[in-house]
Amino acid sequence: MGAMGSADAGTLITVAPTGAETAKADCPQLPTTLDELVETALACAAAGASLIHVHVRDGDHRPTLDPARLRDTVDALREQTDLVVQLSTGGSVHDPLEARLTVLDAEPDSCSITCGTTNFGDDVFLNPYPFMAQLYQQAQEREVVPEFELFDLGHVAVLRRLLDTFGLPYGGRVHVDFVTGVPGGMPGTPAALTAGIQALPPQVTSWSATGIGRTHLPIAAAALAAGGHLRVGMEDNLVYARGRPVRHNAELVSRAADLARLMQRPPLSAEQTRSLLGVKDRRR
Ligand code: KMH
Ligand code: ZN
Repeated sequence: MGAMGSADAGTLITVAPTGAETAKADCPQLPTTLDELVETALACAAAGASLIHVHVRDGDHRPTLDPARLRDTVDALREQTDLVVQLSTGGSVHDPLEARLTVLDAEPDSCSITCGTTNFGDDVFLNPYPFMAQLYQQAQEREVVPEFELFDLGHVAVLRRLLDTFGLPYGGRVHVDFVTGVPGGMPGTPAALTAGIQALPPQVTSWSATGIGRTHLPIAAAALAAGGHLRVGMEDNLVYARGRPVRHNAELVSRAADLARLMQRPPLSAEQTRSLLGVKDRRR
């Protein structure tokens, strides 16, 4: 499986700094403006992140898929950082599928593609197969590298179906991210993560994992132990330690980088991540 499980390799650290679920009013330190996002990206890059998973907010700090905002965000991050820029195509649970299919117009380096509908707390995160198939083919045509998001074990079957039906992504690499601990998805436990890893198809060349909320540390440790990469950030977790809120995304990246170094798999540079994922160089 290519780069899978090579314990001597470094660690791709993804930061997911904002998400679509937390309100700015409840968490003023959440980066929601473009200036805050760029500042966050720079600090997280300095702390060891090499990829940023982006959800954009509007002038009222609410989630949006506004094409101009998406484009401005990609441009600003590309101009001011070296990070691989990944746009979320998941958006918020309230975004219509048609709007989610316009995200790639902003020409990101990478995009998320969630491999199935999942329960999401009281809501449903909708991903019908024809939508996923259309999005995947769009990513191939536009030479955008997908990150396949797996919220549940059954999503591995959809990943296999997409790869077997439409072939490899642009760049020839297959990177997946286990999103564990979502209420209604696979639990954030080492056992669930291990089951997911064991089910991956042979085309997969790298994988990362994140654990929502209090599962973030055990999942990070389990992922490193199993040769995987890490995703951290305030999209997934707002608590640094019991009774101690996250003050800045860079704190979470910094701790992930420390863990990775401790495991003798130090953070990958942005260039190493570009090559790991087969990203097209769109920088001028
Ligand atoms: N906000 C969630 C409903 C993605 O970015 O692609 C979906 C999500 C996944 O965050
Ligand atoms: Zn997301």
